[in-house]
Amino acid sequence: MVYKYTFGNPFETESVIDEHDEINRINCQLQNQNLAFGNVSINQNLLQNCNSSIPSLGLSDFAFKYNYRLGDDDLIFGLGETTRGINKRGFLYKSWCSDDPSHTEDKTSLYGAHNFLIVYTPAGKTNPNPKAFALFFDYPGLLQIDCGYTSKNDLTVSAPSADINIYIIEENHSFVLNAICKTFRKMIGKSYLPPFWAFGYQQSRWSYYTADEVRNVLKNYQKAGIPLDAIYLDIDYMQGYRDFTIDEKKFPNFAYFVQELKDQGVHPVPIIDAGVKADPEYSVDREGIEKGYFCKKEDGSVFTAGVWPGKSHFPDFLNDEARAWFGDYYNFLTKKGIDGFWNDMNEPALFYSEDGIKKVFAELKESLDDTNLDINSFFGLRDKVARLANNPKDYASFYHTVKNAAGETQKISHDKVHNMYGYMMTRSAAEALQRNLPDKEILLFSRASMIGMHRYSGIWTGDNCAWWEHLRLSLRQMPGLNMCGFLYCGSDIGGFGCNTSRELLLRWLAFAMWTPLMRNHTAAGTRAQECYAFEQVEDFRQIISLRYRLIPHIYSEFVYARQENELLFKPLCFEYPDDKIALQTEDQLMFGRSIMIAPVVEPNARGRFVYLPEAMQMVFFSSSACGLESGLPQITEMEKGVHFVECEPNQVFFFIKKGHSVPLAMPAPCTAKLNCNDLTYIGK
Ligand code: MIG
Repeated sequence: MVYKYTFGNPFETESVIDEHDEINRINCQLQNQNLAFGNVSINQNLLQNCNSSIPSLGLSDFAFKYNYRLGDDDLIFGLGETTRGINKRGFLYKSWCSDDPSHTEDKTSLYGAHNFLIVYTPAGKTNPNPKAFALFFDYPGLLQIDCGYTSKNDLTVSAPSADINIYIIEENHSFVLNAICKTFRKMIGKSYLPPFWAFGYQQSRWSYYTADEVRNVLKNYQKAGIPLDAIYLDIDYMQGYRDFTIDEKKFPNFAYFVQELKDQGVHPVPIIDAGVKADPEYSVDREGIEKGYFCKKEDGSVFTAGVWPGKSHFPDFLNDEARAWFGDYYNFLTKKGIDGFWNDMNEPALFYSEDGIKKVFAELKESLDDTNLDINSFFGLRDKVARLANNPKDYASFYHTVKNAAGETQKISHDKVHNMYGYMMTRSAAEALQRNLPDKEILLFSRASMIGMHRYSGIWTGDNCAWWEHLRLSLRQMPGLNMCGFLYCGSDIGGFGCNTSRELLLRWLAFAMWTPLMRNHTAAGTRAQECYAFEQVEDFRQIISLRYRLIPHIYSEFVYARQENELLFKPLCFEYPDDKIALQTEDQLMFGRSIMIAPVVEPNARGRFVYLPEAMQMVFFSSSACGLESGLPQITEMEKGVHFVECEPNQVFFFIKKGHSVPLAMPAPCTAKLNCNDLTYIGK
C-alpha cells in the first residue's frame, strides 16, 4: 500500500513518475495530520515567514515536522549517499547537496539528496513477524532527517516550508524490506543503463594534462597487461576551464586522438562543470546571456560566482529551454567521438559570489591596520573568508525561471529547489544525448544528485580520501544508493584526497571489482595512483583480470536489478530478516541473487572474520594458477556461523549461495575483447 500526503503546494520534482492507481492520495492542506505511520505538525507562525528565503542552514525551528516514535530495536535503512553505517539510526542528516571534500563521520550532507528511508522492526516479543514501512519526502529544498539523534526514539524530519509530498509505503511480505524497495523503485522509474564498456576498469587522475600523458597511461597499462576500458580527462583538457572547448595545444587533433584510443579499446571520458566562464569572448557564455538562460538575481541581473574558471554563470537547468540548450553542447564532444561524460561541481559548488567577495574585501579593508587580534577577531577574520564558499546566503540570492502547473512562468529562489540542480544538469545532458544520438549508449554520471536523476545517469561518491575508513564507507553506501534507484555507482578507488598505499589500493580494487563503476581516481598533487606505479604489478593485473572474468555475471545481475527494480547490493538482513547477526553486519553485502561479498577493509590484515547466515560455498582465488587470471578457484563448503578466512592483499574470496552457480569468462584486455560465450560455471 502506498499513501501520498500532500501538504501545501509542493514543487514538482518528477522524482516519482509512476503514479499507479494503488496510491492512496490524501490532501492535508496546511494543518497537523496523523499519517499511516507517524504524524506531521505544522508551525503556522513559522509558515508565515517561509515564503521568504531560508536565512541560514542552521535553522533549529522548522515550519514542518514529521515525527515517528521508534521502537528500541528499530533499524533505519536508506538515505543513499550519506556518511556512517548501513543502519542510519543515531545520527542527524541534512539533505542539501554539498561540495565538501572531507567526508568525516560528523558530516551531515554529502553531494546527494536522497530522501528515502525505511524503518524496520525485526521480529520480537510483541511482533512475531518483522514489520517495515518506508518514507519518501518529495521535496527539493533543505530537509533535516534526525534518525534518533536528538532523542533516541524519535525519527524527526523537518523542512523550512510546508509545501511537501510525503509517500509512505507499507508491504506485507516475508521479505518486507526488499518488497518495499521494489515498490519505491517502481514509483521512481527504471534506473539508468550504461554501455557495456562502462563495466570495464577505468583510470583517472586530476589531471592528465596532455594527450601524450594519456597515451603514456595507456601504454603502461598495456605493458603491465592490466585490462582497461576508459581514461578520464579532468578540467585541464579545456581552454581555461571553459566547458565544451579543447585546449588544442595540449590535445592537438582531438578527434583523431579519441579514435586512436578507441582503436585500442579505451574510451576517453571528459569532465563537464556546471559553471560557465563569464567571458564575452566565449560563445557559450554569450549565448546564455543573450537567451536569458543563466540564473538571475532578484533585480534580474545575471548571478555571478567564482568557480574554476573565475567568475562564472550558472545555467538555469530547471528551465526547459535552458536545459535543452546546454545539453545540445555535449554534441561538440560526441562529434569528436566522445561517448562518456562526468558532470562535476553541480551542487552547484560556489567558491564565492561576486556580492559576497565584495563585501568581505570591504570589511577586510576596514580592519586592515588592526594587527592586534584576539581570539574572536582572529577567528572572525578567518571565518569571513572561509564562509565565502557554498554560502547559504548566496544560494538564496539567485532565481530559476520555471513553469508552474498552470503553465505560467514564475521565479523561484534557488534555495527552495537547491537539490534539483545537479539532477537537472544531468538530465539536460541525458535528454540531449538521447535526442541527438538516439541509438548510441553513452556513459554519464554525476557528482550531485537527487532521486529522479537515477533514470538519467549514475553517480560517483565524490572526493573521498585514501583512508581505510573510506573503503568501508564506500561499501556501506552502495545498498542505500541502490534503494534510491542509483545502480551505476562507485567511489574513487584508492581514494581521491591523500596519498594511497599499495595495500589500500589492492584491497579497494578487490571490493570495487563488484561496483558497476570501477574507477581509480585521485586529486592533483597526490602520488601516482595508476596500478603500474606500484611494486609487483602482477597482483593488480590479477585482481582487475578477475573483474573482467566476472563482467558477464555482474552485467547480467545489473540488467536484472534494473529490470525488476531489485537491489544489486543488499544488506544481509534483506535476505535473512530474522537473523540477529545479519541485522548488525555492516561490512559484508549480498551481491545480486547468489553472491555474498566480505571484502578485507582493515590495514595489515591477513584475513578477516566472516559471518555466514547459512551454509555457503566459499570461492577462493589465490594466484594465476588458482583462478585469479585463468583456471578455476578453490571451492569449499562452509557451515553457517563465524569463520576466519585468511586472505592476502593479492587474493580474493567471496561466497556463492548453495544451489547457485556463477559464470566466469576468460580475462580480456578490454570489454570489447571479452568473450561472453566462453563461460565456465563455478559453484553448484
Ligand atoms: O574542486 O575537476 O570531485 O573528481 O577531479 C575540485 C577537479 C573539482 C572535484 C571532483 C574531482 C575532480 C576535481 N573536481
